[in-house]
Amino acid sequence: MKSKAAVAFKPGEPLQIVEIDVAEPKAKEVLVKILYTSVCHTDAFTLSGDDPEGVFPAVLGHEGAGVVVAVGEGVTTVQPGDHVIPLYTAECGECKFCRSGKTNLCSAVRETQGKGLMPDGTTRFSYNGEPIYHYMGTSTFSEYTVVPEISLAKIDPEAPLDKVCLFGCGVTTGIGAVHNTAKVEEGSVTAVFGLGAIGLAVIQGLVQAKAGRIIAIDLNEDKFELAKKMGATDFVNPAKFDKPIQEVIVEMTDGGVDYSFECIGNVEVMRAALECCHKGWGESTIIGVAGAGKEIHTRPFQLVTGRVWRGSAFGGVKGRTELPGMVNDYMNGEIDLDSFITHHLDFKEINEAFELLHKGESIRTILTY
Ligand code: NAD
Ligand code: AHE
Ligand code: ZN
Repeated sequence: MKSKAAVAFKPGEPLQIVEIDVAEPKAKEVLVKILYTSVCHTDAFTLSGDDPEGVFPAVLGHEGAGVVVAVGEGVTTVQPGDHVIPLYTAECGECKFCRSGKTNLCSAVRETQGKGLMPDGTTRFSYNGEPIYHYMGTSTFSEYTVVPEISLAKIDPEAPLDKVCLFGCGVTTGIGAVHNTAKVEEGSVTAVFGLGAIGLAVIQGLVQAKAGRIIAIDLNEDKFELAKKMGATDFVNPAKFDKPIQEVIVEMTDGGVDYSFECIGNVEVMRAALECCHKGWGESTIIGVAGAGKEIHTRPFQLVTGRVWRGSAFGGVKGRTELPGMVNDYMNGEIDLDSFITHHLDFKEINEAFELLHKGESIRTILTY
């Protein structure tokens, strides 16, 4: 079938809206009509050419929601008409990772996913007869996309897809990192570096966890208003200080924070986020994604003296089993999604959504097909 899509033909170039060909779903695959998608910084990161796994030409996009159109042979858990959120972290329930009970990092389709391919090693997308690669197992920048069955969370059909598409990445990641990765306790002193959708979702998770203090840090002070609305208690612009920001935070907190979160993807900030943690117990969670060749550094003494470095992917959330419940929490008013939505655009204006993100003017833009 034909599908409207925004194709990343080359790194560093704007996406091109073209009509691509989408093949039928094969065994254990599902054809989904995406109704809404938003743009996460990771899409911009991969488009920039910095992603070691970035392959081109590709259909990017991993924060979307839609309806099942057709299922391949052997699909048993979804059927046409079901409302779904595509998952870049699949959940097969059977692999070593899923059975461990220790991680959400399912391995079933991860290897081919990282090469832009479906599990059988081929693509379902093509343009002028040439293959187009998939992305993160989701490719929500095509109106019709094909994904593995295990990469779909089936959700309440009453849920508004133009809102809950945000559970495809940013909001789930931030909230999940607080509860599943850091396991923040009531009264904790915390710091959040970067106040995009991920950092704001971390703040929301910290409010749920009843953190005592939430220090919001960003170079762009326009971000402070929303961070305050979401529940941050202190606001710091590192550019306003002539000493390392970790020293500033340590002084503000009588020795450092209990938990910090890096939500930017900057390895220097990752260091600061670790080093602003309290001696003996402070824990820092890396969420931001850094480019090819980047490495983190600190003095090992920082860890010897009790600070802990962690990382979080998709907030440690197991998408198929846990995302439907998070959607219900939104429906019950327990999770705020609306505050993240700063812009609405037609899908054809997707490059403008990237620009708004780059300029720091948007948190999330909802694109309608
Ligand atoms: P965003 O661009 O909306 O937000 C980033 C924020 O960081 C901006 O407000 C920007 O002003 C601020 N910032 C940039 N440099 C800074 C600095 N040196 N000091 C302080 N603030 C600075 O991005 P986003 O969509 O919220 O994504 C944030 C990061 O999280 C990205 O790296 C993205 O790839 C990553 N991410 C990771 C996961 C995961 O599962 N681990 C999931 C989603 C996104
Ligand atoms: N492909 C990159 C890494 C990208 C990355 O870290 N992705 C995060 C999700 S970002 C969503 O916005 C993630 O979940 N990683 C775990 C995984 O299995 O991909 C690289 O460096 O190669
Ligand atoms: Zn993302």
